[in-house]
Amino acid sequence: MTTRIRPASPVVNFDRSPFAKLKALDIASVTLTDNFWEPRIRLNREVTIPGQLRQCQETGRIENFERAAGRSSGPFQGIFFNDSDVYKWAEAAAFSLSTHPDSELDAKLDAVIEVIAAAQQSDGYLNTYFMFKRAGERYSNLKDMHELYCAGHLIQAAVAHSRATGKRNLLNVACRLADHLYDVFGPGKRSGACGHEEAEMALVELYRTVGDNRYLELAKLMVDARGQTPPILGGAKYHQDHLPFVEQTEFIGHAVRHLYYVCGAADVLAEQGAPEYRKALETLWDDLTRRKMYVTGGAGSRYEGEAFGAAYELPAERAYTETCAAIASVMWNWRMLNLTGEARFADLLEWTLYNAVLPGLSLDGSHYFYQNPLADRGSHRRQAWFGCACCPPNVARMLASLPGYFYSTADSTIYAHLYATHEATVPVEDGSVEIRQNTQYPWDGTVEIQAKLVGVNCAALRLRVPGWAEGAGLTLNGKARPINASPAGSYVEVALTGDDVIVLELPMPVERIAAHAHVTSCLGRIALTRGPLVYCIEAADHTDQDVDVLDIALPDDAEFEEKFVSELLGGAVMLSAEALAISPASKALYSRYAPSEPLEAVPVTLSAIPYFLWANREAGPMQVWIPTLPADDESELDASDEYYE
Ligand code: FUB
Ligand code: ZN
Repeated sequence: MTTRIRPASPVVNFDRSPFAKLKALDIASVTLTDNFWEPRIRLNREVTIPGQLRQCQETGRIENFERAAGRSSGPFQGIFFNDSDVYKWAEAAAFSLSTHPDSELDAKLDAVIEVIAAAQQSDGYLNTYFMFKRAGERYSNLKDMHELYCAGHLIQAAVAHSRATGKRNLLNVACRLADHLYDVFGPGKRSGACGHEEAEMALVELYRTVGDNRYLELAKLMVDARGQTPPILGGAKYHQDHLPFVEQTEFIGHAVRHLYYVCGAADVLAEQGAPEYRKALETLWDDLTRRKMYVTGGAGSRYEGEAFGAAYELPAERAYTETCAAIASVMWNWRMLNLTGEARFADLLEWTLYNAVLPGLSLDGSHYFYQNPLADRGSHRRQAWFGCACCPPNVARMLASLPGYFYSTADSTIYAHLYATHEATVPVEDGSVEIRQNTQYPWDGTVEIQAKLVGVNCAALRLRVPGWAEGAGLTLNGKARPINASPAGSYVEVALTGDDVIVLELPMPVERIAAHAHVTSCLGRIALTRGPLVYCIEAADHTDQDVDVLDIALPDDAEFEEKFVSELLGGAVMLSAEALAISPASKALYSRYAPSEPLEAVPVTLSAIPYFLWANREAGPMQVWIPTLPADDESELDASDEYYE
């Protein structure tokens, strides 16, 4: 028997965070009934989460715990941080239970928790790699060996599990482990942090869950442990150990590490209000969004070290852009959003979710991308699993917790961040607001919202107008409601009076996006976007034309047809335009530059699909960044369809 605690289940609990402007809504308060997210979350529940448990069983990840518990002999299996995959799976399963109670999954999760608990050592230590002959190596290599990273994932799983089920069986393990960490790394003890950040945000959330101040204290010590003289983690930029956090101005080194680091710092800021943390976080956000982020929101361009590149080093085809880094960015922006109430963080969260997290999972729910290139020649395919399987369970936990990202509140003001057909009950003061959204978002920008006050006389609803939605409009109870001149990138407030119907119109024209001139792989190219989605062109949509999609160029004056195609990859808006397939006359790898030499040009119909849907059909080239053709020059095409520069 396990004891039960509070039923609240936000993704991150800012309820009592003194420096957070907003509080996050419980995951279970939003019931999605839409055609976009609901089927994906169902697939996650029915296929992805069960499949990942099987993978964890078949690859020895669960057996490592059996072994540590003395129930199985044989060697440790897999990579030294494989425990973290089991914990992330457990977190995903727990989030799923918070929206969809399921006795079978609950029992499976309890069985996994039982063996995790059995593997915990009498002093609270828990890591299945550092057992038996390696027991003496505990904490001997904080820089590389991920013990605290694994601990962080265990703690996050425990928090999610306790919130979802009210049970304490995993939370007790997490608290014993955190107590042990406090004994080893707490004030006046060894200065320590993990070479891979993660424990910081986990410890803050544990503090929020059980109210033990020591966990917050330890998290802050860990955030501040980097950049010391002498360094405790080797001092390398790879580990973000080159400077103290408050002096960091640039995303650098391993991308997931740095993005988890800012999550931890944002969590400490929400509790303690350190202004120097806020400044560093703002500066880093500017660095990411102005210099280091892909058009998809993906981050971390280098294969070498899975790292951030230099400013503007964002190669399309060799984009590393790890799925975990995108998830970490969503997690960070969620924290920044609730800290500040500023729409720019919700904008980036949503953009990254659709365009950098979602591509990580196949439409069948059981294949994953680790790297997410923005151009490919047909070889990059999703895999059923990886030896280093950080990304799959990360996608699962993100999808399972997604309903929790729709709303936040501040007193009697409700912030609506995301749009999809759903019903929600949002508590405000002593009552609540019953909200129904009805929309075809992200395919269409009309969002109808019914809001009914229950037990309160007034409340305000702030609707996010995404930065891309220039010219947005709003009606309240059938009457046009003037909204500020340029609402895009802000929240528009509506005072609720009782039983209101609001219609938000978010224009979604097709946009051509250009990159900064120093992003060399994007020179002379544009990316297509529509609403919150980045598009790409893929061979599978051009098989009836004798064309390599890498040759397709888009005239500047081409007009788009936008059509929802229900048979396309589960239903999607496809963009079509008349374009040209252009290839240089010379087929040599290198030849003398000849600006006036004719280029072969063949008219083609370009068909673009949302980038997150690519690689779900037969393999073939794909690209996001499409070469452009000046409109005027196009008229110079001669009768033989040749295009002259
Ligand atoms: O090291 C743990 C995880 O595995 C990282 O976050 C990923 O980048 C991969 O290296
Ligand atoms: Zn990963």
